[in-house]
Amino acid sequence: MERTLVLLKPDAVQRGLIGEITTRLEQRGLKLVGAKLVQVDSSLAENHYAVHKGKPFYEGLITYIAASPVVAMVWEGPGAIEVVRVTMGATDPREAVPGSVRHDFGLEIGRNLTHASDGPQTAQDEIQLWFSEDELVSWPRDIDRWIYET
Ligand code: IDP
Ligand code: MG
Repeated sequence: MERTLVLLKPDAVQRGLIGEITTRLEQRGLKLVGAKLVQVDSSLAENHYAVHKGKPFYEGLITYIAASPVVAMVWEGPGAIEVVRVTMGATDPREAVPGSVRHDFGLEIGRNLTHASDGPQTAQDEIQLWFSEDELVSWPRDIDRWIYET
């Protein structure tokens, strides 16, 4: 089953939106297989956002992600990577569609509340960066047969 990394960024945690955003992912039918609160240091921040190094917003992004604790989670489900990105909405909250997390709770691209892996390779790399193998739990959920067709 596909897995993806989700971060509830410092603004989401500071604003008390951990439950709200997590609820949306749970209600979507995704299964939580890893979760922890992390105070990001500069090495983790730079590793995570290495792909953006050199861009004009890079320094601000590193400061933002390390400013206050984040919640790091791994979610599992069919098509989880794309499903989560759609639930989160477009990178710029002003372009995100109503009903998405970034639309419903955000106004600025530099305060867009969440991170979600953008493809299979990224998901694999990011999960490995943020979680050790023994922090991930594969578990049978009693309602699985009412969410998954097979
Ligand atoms: P994503 O989070 O939707 O995948 P990316 O393009 O990967 O978007 O950018 C990573 C993060 O960098 C964004 O979530 C946002 O917080 C920040 N970011 C992207 N573009 C800008 C910008 O133009 N100004 C400020 N911050 C930006
Ligand atoms: Mg991205």
